[in-house]
Amino acid sequence: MADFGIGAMAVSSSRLQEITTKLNSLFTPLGMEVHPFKIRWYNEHVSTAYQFDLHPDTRAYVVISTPDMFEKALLPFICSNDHIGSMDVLDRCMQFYFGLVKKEFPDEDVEIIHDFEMTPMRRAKVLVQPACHVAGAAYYYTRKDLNSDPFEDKNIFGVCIHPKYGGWFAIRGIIIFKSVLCPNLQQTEPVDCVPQQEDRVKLLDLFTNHWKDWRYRDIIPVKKRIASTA
Ligand code: B12
Repeated sequence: MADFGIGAMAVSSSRLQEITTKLNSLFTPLGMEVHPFKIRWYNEHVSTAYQFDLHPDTRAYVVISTPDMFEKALLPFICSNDHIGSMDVLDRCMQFYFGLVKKEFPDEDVEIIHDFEMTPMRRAKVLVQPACHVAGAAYYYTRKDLNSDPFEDKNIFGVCIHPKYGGWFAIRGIIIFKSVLCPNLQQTEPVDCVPQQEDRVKLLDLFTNHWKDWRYRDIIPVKKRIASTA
């Protein structure tokens, strides 16, 4: 094992596999997916304000919820808790389940950052879409993916599309193992499931201008949808 002098260590591949296996056993039964990435991959894509001041090889995971999450995690959570308080019940549900990670890894320096967490400057603490892209979980389509941009000076929001669930999923946050380095982790490219230029234009238009009718979610044929989403 190599010590990098800031408390973070390169750990064996079996230890990394053990961490992934434990996270999968926690999240898969809840209708969620975890995908590992290195902090460097994320930092390379976001502006300085969003970067993490961590060793570039630090191990992190992006967590996404699939349509099954509502039945497997949210409903049981609602049935087993009282929900007095101002926070969104889904956010509280996610806080609860992500909190189990800290219990599962009592000896690790684990940082959990939810999609809804903001800095005092009202900026997202983490941009989950680039995290999702660099982890190979779902391709993040932006106007940079267009050969010819028809939107001129309009503000166009980017969107991740999952190869199985299209837009019927959400990116719930990231988990950083601050003391665990993974120099040998190989990057997985996300599946480019919207390869046609005209479909990409349609996708960005639907997500930016018509997101309320949810058509952007069906930009590709999907394996499963949900009756309600957030
Ligand atoms: C703030 C916010 C909004 C704002 C502004 C949106 C925006 N993109 O700026 C508003 C309120 C408008 C909004 C609306 C919606 N949002 Co919103 N929003 C967010 C939030 C909290 C932060 C996004 C942000 O601040 N981006 C800042 C900009 C600057 O980032 P950026 O454009 O990606 O660019 C940076 C980097 O990504 C990088 N970059 C640029 N291009 C590329 C390309 C690649 C490949 C990579 C790797 C990096 C990269 O460079 C930039 C500089 O750092 C995220 C959750 C999160 N924590 O990330 C959800 C999120 C983006 N929203 C989401 C959704 C679904 C919505 C809505 C449909 C409403 C809803 N919740 O149902 C609408 C749709 C948009 C619309 N038409 O209004 C989802 C998108 C899911 C997906 N499949 O991609 C997210 C991820 C929440 C989630 N939990 O899943 N949202």
